[in-house]
Formats: sequence, C-alpha cells, structure tokens
Amino acid sequence: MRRTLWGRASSVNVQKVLWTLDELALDCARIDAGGRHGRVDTDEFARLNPNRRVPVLDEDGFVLWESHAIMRHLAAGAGGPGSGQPRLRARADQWMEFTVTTLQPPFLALFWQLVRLPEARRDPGVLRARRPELDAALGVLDDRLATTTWLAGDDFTLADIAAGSLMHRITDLGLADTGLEALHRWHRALGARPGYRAHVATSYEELRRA
Ligand SMILES: N[C@@H](CCC(=O)N[C@@H](CS)C(=O)NCC(=O)O)C(=O)O
Repeated sequence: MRRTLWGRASSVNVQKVLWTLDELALDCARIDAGGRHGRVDTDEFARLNPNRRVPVLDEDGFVLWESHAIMRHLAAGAGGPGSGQPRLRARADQWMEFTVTTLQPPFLALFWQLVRLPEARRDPGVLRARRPELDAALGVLDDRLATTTWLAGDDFTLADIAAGSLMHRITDLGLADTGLEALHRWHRALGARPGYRAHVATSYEELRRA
C-alpha cells in the first residue's frame, strides 16, 4: 500500500500522526503543506480536504482528514493499542475527546499569543482569560495520572499521543506548574519514547513571529 501524509512537521496535529506511525512502525511518505509551505490554498488540496487543514492521509486514494480519525484508522489497521479491548479503547477515546475539546483550545490560544502572533498583535487579555482554562485542564490530567500510569490506564494508548503531543510546547513555555507532579512524571515517560523525541520534542522556532 502507498501511504502519504500531507502536512508540515511543525504542526502539533501532524505530529500526533507522525508519532502514531512511529509507534505502529508504519511507513509513510510526507509532503510538506501548510504554514510557510503553502499548498493548502490550492484546488488540488481542497479536493483532499475542503477545510484546507493538515494533516491529511492518502492511502491508495482513500483520503482521510482530522488527526484523531487518522490515528484511529492507522491503529485499527495495524492492530495497535486498544484493538480488541473495547473498554480500553473507549477510555482512550474519552481522553482524546478531552484533548480536542478542553485541553487543546486554551493551549492553542496561549501558543498564538506567546509564539505565533507578532508582538503588536498580542493581547494580554487573552492570556489572562485562557490561562485558567489551561490550568484547569492540566489539573484534570494531573489528577488522572496520579492514579494511572498512562491516560487510559495501565497501557500506553492513542490518548497519550493525542494529549502528549501538546506537552513539549506546554512545558517549554513554562505553562505547566511544577506542582503537577504526576503530569511531569508522565511527560518524562513520554520523553522516553522514540516517536515523541523524533516528532514532538522539536523546535517550533519557524512558527515564531517577532
Ligand atoms: N481538527 C483538525 C485541526 C487541523 C488544523 O487546524 N491544522 C492546522 C495545523 S495544526 C492547519 O492546517 N493550519 C493551516 C496551516 O498550517 O497552514 C485536526 O486535528 O486535524
């Protein structure tokens, strides 16, 4: 099967898929798209994803967008984490949904304020408003990880990849209180995984605007 992933390696949503591919030991070509690479504005790309967002997976013409859908598809096809264990899979899904609805929105708002927007367009009011939301979400993760090794339980799952893909930038920007001991213990465990080191713990300087 010929598998291609469209998306720039600096995107956290692309990183989630790259890390998943690494965990599953699946081969995949990658085409840079989005950000400074452009391409998402072309008609060709709109036919792949009408939202003009990355990542997009193409498997012999089967085209799929939305990072979490892509991760689940890859894991299901490769007999990855959660396959054949419906409750583990459901618990992992719960934390993946939490990531996309509760953790990622305040993180992205803060990331734009601290990194992506030029100084003149930053708004301290956004930082003040969204920081408590991120703190609350990280507190929920910390409480969970105080009782389990990984987010879904004893096993590493896609939930750890989904939420864990944000952790490099969150900690690098000093947004995770040092008192969140379980969260930091989990983050260190993620750091021992080659896929995290190769695809997530990477520079985001190309995204910075002065
Ligand atoms: N919910 C989507 C979000 C996709 C998304 O917003 N991707 C961003 C990058 S993280 C994007 O394509 N931005 C436009 C660009 O990079 O040019 C997913 O998880 O795949």
